[in-house]
Amino acid sequence: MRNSVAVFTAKSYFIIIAMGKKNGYSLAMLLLLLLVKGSAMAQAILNDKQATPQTTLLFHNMQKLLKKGYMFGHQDDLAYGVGWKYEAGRSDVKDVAGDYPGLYGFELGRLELGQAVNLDGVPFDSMRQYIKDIYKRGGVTTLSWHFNNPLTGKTAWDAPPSGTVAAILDSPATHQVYTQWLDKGADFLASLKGANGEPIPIIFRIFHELNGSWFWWGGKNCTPYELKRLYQFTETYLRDVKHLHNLIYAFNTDRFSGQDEYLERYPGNDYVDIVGFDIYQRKGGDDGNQQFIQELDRSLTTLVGIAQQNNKLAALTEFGYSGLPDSSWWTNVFAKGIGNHKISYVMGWRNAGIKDEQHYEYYVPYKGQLSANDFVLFSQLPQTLFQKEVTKAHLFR
Ligand code: BMA
Repeated sequence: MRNSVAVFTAKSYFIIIAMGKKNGYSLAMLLLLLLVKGSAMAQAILNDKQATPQTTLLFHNMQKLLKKGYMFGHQDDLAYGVGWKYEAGRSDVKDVAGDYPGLYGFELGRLELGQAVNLDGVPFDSMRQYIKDIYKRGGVTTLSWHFNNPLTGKTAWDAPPSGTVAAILDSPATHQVYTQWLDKGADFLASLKGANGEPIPIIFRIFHELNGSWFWWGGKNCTPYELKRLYQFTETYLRDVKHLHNLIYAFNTDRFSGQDEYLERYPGNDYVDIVGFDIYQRKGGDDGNQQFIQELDRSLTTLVGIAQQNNKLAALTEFGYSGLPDSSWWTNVFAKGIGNHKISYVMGWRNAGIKDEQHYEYYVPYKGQLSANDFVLFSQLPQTLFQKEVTKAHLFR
């Protein structure tokens, strides 16, 4: 891992020298202060040196935004919510909190097959339009990709013991299927353009939850070395062969036990811009809440430490508490777990809806939901950034 580069401004240098003179500090003490000051201000660095201006600006402005707080994000926010689908301008987050999220997630699964709608029924043409609208109002988009298994042709969750990742790397037939799929993804990514034809910056969350064993690219289904090679190949292909320079790469595990597990599959500093992880609360009641707060706090301490040591940004790339059965979960549990950790964003998973009492899937409240009033309070906390505040921050200029 590359060592952290201490960056400090001339202004802070003079302030520290002046402080030293005033307080009679020794030279050694001054040097120590400079070092501490320098590492606290370590600059996150975007890897793609040919990144488009808007992409580079977004990344740097996201770092500045850390002083204000974290963007609130929601998957498929504009496409559907609990009890509605494809109503122009609607959003469960806005229905409840009076403002859109600052960050929006969408999913590319089935794009690789050339289908017109993704695996959750969202038409890719609508997705493209949402992403353009979001960009126009100054919001940020992140994309995930539950792509099918290129060895078996089955879903992302089909993880045969025979080693899909090894086949992509070493078997010409599977490699070809995979690169053809990347070509389809690249066409879509290249079609995301702003009003002046400029590519819209995207936070690309490829191979998410890669320490779990539920996807063909994760956990026991390949070796850490294979996954690193696949990550490196994919990014190099999209950047150097497909010439995509609007992507910010988010390396994304599921919940993790500590730094060693987090970094086991890390493809290297040259391939990662944002470090993140996904986490869901599964246990209810006071015990469940306390455990979740502690786990969030512990994991974020590790994550932000890794980010700072390696000049990356940190984010909670996906979270949720299915059905939100606790009326004060947002301010009493979630906001407490996040605390003052310097992360760029948090993204709640999708509000797929309610089928019946036993079958539902939603992670942010809809109007009238038990935790809705508390979500309003959460949205009013100074550190939570929704669309209006994110727009004001002018992230693309
Ligand atoms: C899962 C669930 C599924 C969905 C999939 C891909 O976590 O939300 O319903 O199909 O993600 O978005």
